[in-house]
Order: sequence, then C-alpha cells, then structure tokens
Amino acid sequence: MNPEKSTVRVLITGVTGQDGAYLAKALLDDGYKVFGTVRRGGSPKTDRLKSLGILERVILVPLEITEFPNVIQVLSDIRPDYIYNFSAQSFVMDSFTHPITTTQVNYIGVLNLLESLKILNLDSRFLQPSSSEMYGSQEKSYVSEETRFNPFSPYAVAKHSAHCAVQIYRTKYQVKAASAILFNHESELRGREFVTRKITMALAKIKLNLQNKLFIGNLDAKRDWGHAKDFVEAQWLMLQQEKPEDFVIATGKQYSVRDFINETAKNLDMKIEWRGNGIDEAGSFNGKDIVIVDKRYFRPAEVETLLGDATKAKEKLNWSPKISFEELVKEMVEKDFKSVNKLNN
Ligand code: G4F
Repeated sequence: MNPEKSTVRVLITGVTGQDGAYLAKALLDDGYKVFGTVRRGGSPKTDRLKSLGILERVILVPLEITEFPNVIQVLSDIRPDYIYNFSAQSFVMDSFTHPITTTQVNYIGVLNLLESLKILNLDSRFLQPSSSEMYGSQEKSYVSEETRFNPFSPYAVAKHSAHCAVQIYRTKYQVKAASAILFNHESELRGREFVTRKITMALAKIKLNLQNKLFIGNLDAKRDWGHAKDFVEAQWLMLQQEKPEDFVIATGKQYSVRDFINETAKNLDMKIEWRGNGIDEAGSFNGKDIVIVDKRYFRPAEVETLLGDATKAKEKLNWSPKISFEELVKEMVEKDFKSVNKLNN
C-alpha cells in the first residue's frame, strides 16, 4: 500500500449503489481511505459491497443527506479530501410519482453538501453526477457540454438544478466542484428496476422456464449505454484535474431497448421474432410470445433518444470507455443466468 494514499480521505455518499461500490473497490485496492455513507435508520443494503469483498474495508457513516445539520456535521468530522456524491433517487420513472422526495434528495441534498463545504471552508474536491436526462428532447443527435439542457421529468429538473448549483458554488464561492454529465451506465450490479437489468434477469429466467413473459415499455427508446466501471474511472480522473470542470461521460454509441433485448437473447441462444408496432408489438421465441409491450412502463414524458459526445473527456482526461456494449450485455447475462440457475438448483 502506498503510505501517502492511506492518508487521503475519500467520502462516497451512496456507497451501497452501483457506482459507489465500484469506486470504493477501486480506491481501496489502490490504498485510499474510504468513508461511505448509508441512509440512517434500518439496515443498509450492503449486498454490492459484500459481492465485491469490501464491506469490512469501507468505513460506513450514517447520513441523511436532506438534513443540513447532519450533512455539515459529517463533513466537519471527516474533512474529506474528495467527495463523490452518489446518493440519489436515480430512477427517472419514480420521479413522476415522487417528485418532492426526488427534489429533496437530488437537489436539496446537493445544496446541503455545497453549503457545508462553503461554510466549513473545506478544500475538498467535490464530484456531482449530473445526468444526460437533463438534455431532454433535442434537435441534434449528439449532445455535448455545449448543448442547452431541456429537462423534462422531475428527476431531470432536480438534477439540472443541482448542476447549476455546482457551477454557482464553483465560480462564486471557489468550491472545487465538478459535474460529470453521465449517460446511462450499467453492470451486473445494476438495480433491477432499470431496463437493462430487468431484461437480462427476465430473459435468463424465461430461458430456465422460471418466468413466462417480459413486460416492457417503449422498445424504441435509444440510449448510450456504457459500463459503470469505465464511468467511475472517468469520475475519478475528473477530480485529478488541476481545475474542476464539467465533462460529458458517454460512449458515443446508441442502441434501442429492442436492440438490448436482441443482444441479451443472442447470449442465451434465443432468437426473438418481432411482429406488430408500437403498443401492439410483441416478441416471440419458439412460437410463444415472451416480450409484451405494456402501457404501465411508459412514462408521462419520455426522452426518446440520448447520445453523448465525450470528445472533451477524451482530450483532457485521456478517457475513453474500454468495455463495449456487447461485452457489457454478455457480463450481465452471464451473471444473471448463473445466479438464477444456482437458486433454482
Ligand atoms: O433503464 P432506465 O430506467 O434508465 P433512464 O431512465 O434512461 O435513466 C438512467 O440513466 C440516466 C442517465 O441518462 C440516469 F440519470 C438515471 O439515474 C438512470 O440511471 O430506462 C431506459 C429507457 C427509457 O427510455 C425507458 O422509458 O428504457 C425505457 N424503458 C422501456 N421499457 C424502460 C422499460 N425502462 C424501465 N426502467 N423499465 C421498462 O420496462
């Protein structure tokens, strides 16, 4: 272990989520001291930390990010060198039914952290994960740091407010804060409410005759899907820069939800036959309808297409994604097939 690194204190809020767990693992393996916040009350969901073998190595700290006194106390106690704010209500669909909670966590929580940094006059470097969802519908296909945002869900509005707050605190109060405008990023640790994991899990179960159908929303929605490990690396590199700046983190490649289903099926030696259109579309395998389009999974406002231009990250951070779409899907399918098969035996 590098003795210098062991004195560097990194605080990861939301350490039990996908990105929190991957970042904690990478930093612990590199010798850093990692503090991770978990929501106060109840028992924290530590399965991801356990699966990466780091549960005992992260210093867990209870934190309610929406409570300013709690936030300022935790920052004052830990005095971190780096803060990664991964605590969020990250499910866009849920923001339509819980707009207030989404705003409290995704915006007020960020203000609490920024205000604390300002009041305590801490020199910490701060990373805020902004979201490509902030772009909403656009005329252009590729979007970059220069593209105007057009947020169109309570989730996107809250993320956009936090994004603006980061710029204000950086320029007006010299807080060393940067926003990563993250496009979708997935992995075997992805939550099951997100479409990619929902698909890999469902098709693995269908293949093993443990489930009959996958009910799905908009098959035509297109996303720029990368691997969470690559995206976590980019966020680490961002805070190694001399001057904090915002960066788009994306793969620059786009696939539809239908493409994701086809790629998943390919990995399971299944060929889906598609028929119909829109809400009437269905996918069958061996003569049985297994993919059914279902209105329940359509959003009141849908962002149809997202595709990022990460040229700035490539040029300034020397970052580009290492894991391809095909490798990502393969990893997720293999993991889900194995775990479902194991439970079944
Ligand atoms: O997997 P999703 O739920 O991710 P979404 O909404 O794009 O948000 C993710 O990426 C954002 C960055 O762009 C993050 F800020 C955010 O926190 C999160 O990580 O849905 C992806 C697409 C959407 O267009 C959705 O309408 O898939 C479509 N979809 C179609 N059927 C579905 C379903 N999404 C879900 N979750 N479930 C479905 O059955």
